[in-house]
Amino acid sequence: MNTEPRYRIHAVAEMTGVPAPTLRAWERRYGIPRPGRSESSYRLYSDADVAEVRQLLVLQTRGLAPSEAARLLLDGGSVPADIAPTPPVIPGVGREAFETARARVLEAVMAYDQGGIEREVRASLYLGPPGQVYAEVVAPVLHEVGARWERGELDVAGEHLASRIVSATLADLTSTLTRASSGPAVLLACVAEDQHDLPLYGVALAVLESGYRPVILGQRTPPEAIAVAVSRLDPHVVGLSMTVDLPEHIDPPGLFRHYAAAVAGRPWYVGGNAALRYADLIRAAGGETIHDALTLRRKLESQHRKAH
Ligand code: B12
Repeated sequence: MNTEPRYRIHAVAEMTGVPAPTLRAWERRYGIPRPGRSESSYRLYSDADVAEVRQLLVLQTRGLAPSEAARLLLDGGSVPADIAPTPPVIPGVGREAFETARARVLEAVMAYDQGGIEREVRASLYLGPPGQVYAEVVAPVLHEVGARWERGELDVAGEHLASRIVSATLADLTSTLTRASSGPAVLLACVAEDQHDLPLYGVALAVLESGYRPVILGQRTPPEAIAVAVSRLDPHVVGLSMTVDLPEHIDPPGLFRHYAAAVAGRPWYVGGNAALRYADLIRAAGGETIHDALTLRRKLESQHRKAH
């Protein structure tokens, strides 16, 4: 991340939505952000400072006080798991707010407006717990992007631009929240040659809300990679995602047997739109198909309760 000081305070206020007096107050009280000074002694912020302000905001949506969030960022450490569960829903946020957020992200997508897509996705994240915002805003937008692409209303460039920026924004959010979680690990990955890793972020946000810590391996993860990650990270549960059917050169029963061996006795779930088509094979290999992130969250929460 670029640490060269280059933005004046009003530009940072515009980029992050945090008013300039609040930025100055956070600096004074909590030591974050840490701007440099221009020759004429104006505050100058780097990209890294802007990222820190955004992280501070995200941690606050998780229920941390600004002082706790700042300490976490300054220490680079983690906070106790009991701070991590579901943050309060911002009072007064209703259906219309989600609808407006969806419309604004889509408008930016249709205009190929990179900055606009990122800004609107980030803005939507303050409407409630990230898992809920993902289900109410991000997932429907991605489905609509796919539908418009199918109808010829959006070309491949627009679809790729949208998925790349949404993916980068969610990766940033998820890694910030993951740093604040010290719960047991849940390993998440896409099956075999599947490149659709966007659903993993929705699942990761739901995992975080249940007090667990997601570890995302990402696209195209073969059983051998899962086996290594399982032995190194000792996850509580493994979640696999399948959006498209397996290519012909892969033998489905053999593949699921290999995943079963890779998880070494841990519970494993396969979700995503293609998973149901392989439900029998997954079950025969000892796994379970799962429809949505909320169901996984409920299962994890009930295991958490049993463990305590
Ligand atoms: C974005 C996208 C891409 C991006 C992916 C970028 C990325 N980093 O993820 C790129 C451009 C790479 C891509 C590539 C392809 N894509 Co595509 N893609 C999409 C698109 C537009 C959105 C997918 C998405 O993110 N949906 C949003 C997520 C959030 O929703 P979801 O999948 O329902 O996931 C939720 C649940 O299923 C569940 N879930 C999912 N996994 C798991 C796992 C667990 C453990 C749990 C608990 C829950 C869970 O929770 C999620 C969150 O709520 C869809 C259109 C659509 N209608 O979905 C097409 C779509 C999925 N793609 C499709 C196709 C055909 C392809 C390609 C083959 C195209 C090509 N010819 O190259 C390639 C395949 C490459 C490969 N081998 O994987 C088809 C699939 C058709 C089919 N029936 O198989 C679709 C439906 C488009 C279409 N209508 O034709 N794609």
